[in-house]
Amino acid sequence: MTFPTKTRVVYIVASLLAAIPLFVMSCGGGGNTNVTPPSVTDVNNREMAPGDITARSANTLQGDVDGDSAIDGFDAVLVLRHDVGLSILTGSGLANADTDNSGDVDGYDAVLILRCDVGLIDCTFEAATTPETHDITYTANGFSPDTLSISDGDSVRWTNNSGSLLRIAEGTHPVHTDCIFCPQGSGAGDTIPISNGADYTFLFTGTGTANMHNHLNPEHTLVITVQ
Ligand SMILES: [Ca+2]
Ligand SMILES: [Ca+2]
Repeated sequence: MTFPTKTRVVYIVASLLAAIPLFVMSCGGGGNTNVTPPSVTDVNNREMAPGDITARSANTLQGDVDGDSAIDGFDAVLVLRHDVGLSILTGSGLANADTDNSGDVDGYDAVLILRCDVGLIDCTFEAATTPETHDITYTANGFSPDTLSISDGDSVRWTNNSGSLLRIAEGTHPVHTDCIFCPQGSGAGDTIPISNGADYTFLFTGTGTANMHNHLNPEHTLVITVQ
């Protein structure tokens, strides 16, 4: 663990003090909205405020807001300043600041960065993942692929190229009442019909293993694991 240098500590304290007036105003304690926040420089004497802070590099390390390849208190300060409007994060700096992948940048992201900096939590913040759509083709030979591993929030799109009707079912044939995800649409025990040449997409939420089959040909099985 690397402790902040004296310069960095001075900067952090100065920045936090500079943020106080906006916190006060946001709580209704001040009526003057024309307060100009003081300008400060970072540890490399770069002008920080007021104005935009564009990431200084294409760094994609989650939590490293200023792109210096380190996650420390200075990154937390940048997040706090962004949160109260003292300066604005953009580009990869903004993307890296959302350490909890909540979709916005706020004080909680700064808390995570500080906890990482002092060693309270692992500093490996996961980048936001984009939900995927996985394709499964059904033919006279069955599902392809017939085993699939996906993430919570992903979708599966079945395309029926078998030349006949497909009825997707999850759970024990023929009742299907023990389905976990129940992609049948109208409830446990049902099946979803897909005509030849048509497709059907279902969004999987939660985790578990879906044991599926074609209700009209239960020997054609499909296992989807959602993690
Ligand atoms: Ca940094
Ligand atoms: Ca966040």
